Amino acid sequence: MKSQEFLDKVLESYPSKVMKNRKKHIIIKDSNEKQEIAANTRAIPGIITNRGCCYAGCKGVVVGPIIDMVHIVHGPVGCSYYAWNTRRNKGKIREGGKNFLEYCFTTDMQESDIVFGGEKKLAKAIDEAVELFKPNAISISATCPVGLIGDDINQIAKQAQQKHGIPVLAFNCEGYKGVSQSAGHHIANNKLMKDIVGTNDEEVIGKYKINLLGEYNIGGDEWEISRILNKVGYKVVTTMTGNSTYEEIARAHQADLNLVQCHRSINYIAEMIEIKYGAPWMKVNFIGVESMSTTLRHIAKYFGDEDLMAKTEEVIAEETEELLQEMATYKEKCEGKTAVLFVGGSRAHHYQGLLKEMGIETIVAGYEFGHRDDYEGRDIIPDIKLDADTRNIEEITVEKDEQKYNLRIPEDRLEALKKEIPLGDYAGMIKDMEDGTVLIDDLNHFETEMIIKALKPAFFGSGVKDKYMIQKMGVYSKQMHSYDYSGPYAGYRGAANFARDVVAGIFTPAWQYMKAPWKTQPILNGKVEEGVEKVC
Ligand code: CFN
Repeated sequence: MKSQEFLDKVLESYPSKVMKNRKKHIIIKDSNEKQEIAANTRAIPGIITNRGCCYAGCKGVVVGPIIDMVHIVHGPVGCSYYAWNTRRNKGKIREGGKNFLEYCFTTDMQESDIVFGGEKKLAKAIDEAVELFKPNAISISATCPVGLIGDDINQIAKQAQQKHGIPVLAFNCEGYKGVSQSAGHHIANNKLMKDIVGTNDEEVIGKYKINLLGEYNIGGDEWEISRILNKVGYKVVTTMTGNSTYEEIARAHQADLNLVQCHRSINYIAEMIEIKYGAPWMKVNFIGVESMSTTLRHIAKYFGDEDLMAKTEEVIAEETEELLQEMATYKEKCEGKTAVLFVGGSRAHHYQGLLKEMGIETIVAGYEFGHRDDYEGRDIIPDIKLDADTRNIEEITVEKDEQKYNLRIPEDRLEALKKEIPLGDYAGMIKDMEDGTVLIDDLNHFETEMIIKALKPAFFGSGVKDKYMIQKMGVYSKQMHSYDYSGPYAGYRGAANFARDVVAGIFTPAWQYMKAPWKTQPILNGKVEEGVEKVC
């Protein structure tokens, strides 16, 4: 079915008001036009959206992966429990260090706390956490009721910090703020930047110092990426925030360059570090063989050292020699197949290249909570301080004035580099998709069903809530948030892992049992004896 036909059918099914709204969130790629798509707006009540909340974006996504902090959720137990260990942001303890990733800390607010206030309970929870775990720092994340009853978590944090002598950071990330988890990313970014980054000047030793921003070590991705970067000769100052520690993040300002993997969740920090400390940022993609190699070449070009460039080529050759043969075998099996990719933010974009390397074309893609710049590119980003998500939030004050905006490399070299590599630049998903393919923002369950029935993709890179309904319709679906407990999928070894898993998923004999056997053949053998009453 042609894209337009299928979309007309979807839109026709809606009441007119809903149709008018959803129409703005859907486009068919046409490279002859400059296309716009509505995004980062409120989901229609009643539509089954895949989105999460502000708390999920702040605690679950950005703050939670810091390994040596105790992350206390101030709220009812469910908010904490259902976010416990589900994202698979892995972490390894440093020598003599601490790692609390496997714990789940909450104040477990009860009805009486909602009525009489939960501040005392929170203060007590912090005391207990310090006594039992001696963490290097503590985070407090507010859930919806905390904002509604007005507990002053900032004051409690301040008092606890004085009492215990460790940083205690309060995040006002009540779930209802903004329209999705995206607001939580921004809130988390602001505080990490304001309270942690730049607070440790103990020198990081290394010639080429980089930060990995927007990499959360899901399924071990960061370990594979760092393995390769270390092999080339880079010093990773910190990852933000996968497998990171408080002190590593505190030294982030010392890096020469920030690599931005997930643009959506951490672009604010990338911008703020550039403005405040003068280290530029570069958009990278560690997913897929070609993207990984291109990224390595871009980083080497930024530093401009001949030896580094030679070493980069050496590592690429070494890593890809056998891998390309392996990928070719997967491609042989998958060539001509189609995919739908619908993930929260950048993954719906990042994985398209890897799928292409397997011979699979992405025919429909979209984000749960991406902003327009994630689709259309960076030139539409407004000043960071004007972001609608953070209207009520204390904003970091960094000005783009002469004194503070002190780039570490000469302006003319920077301008020359910008022409060759994506420094401070982000192309957006529309540009990378083929004409005639479809982009759908904030896809819902009804549209998912329609896509499957009309387009019958071989692979659906899905979200948390839709994975099994897709699979029940007979289409292989991989949950792209947790990788279905597999991974790593980033870097070179990750590409092979992903391809192997996808091929196994598409070709598993289980699909032949999708139709109940009694619908195609009799399951009872034998005859009904004469005189015996038929009961069914
Ligand atoms: S790891 Fe990232 S890559 S951080 Fe973000 S936008 Fe989520 S948790 Mo789920 S998988 Fe997803 Fe992205 Fe960035 Fe993950 S596509 S929805 S908030 N995301």
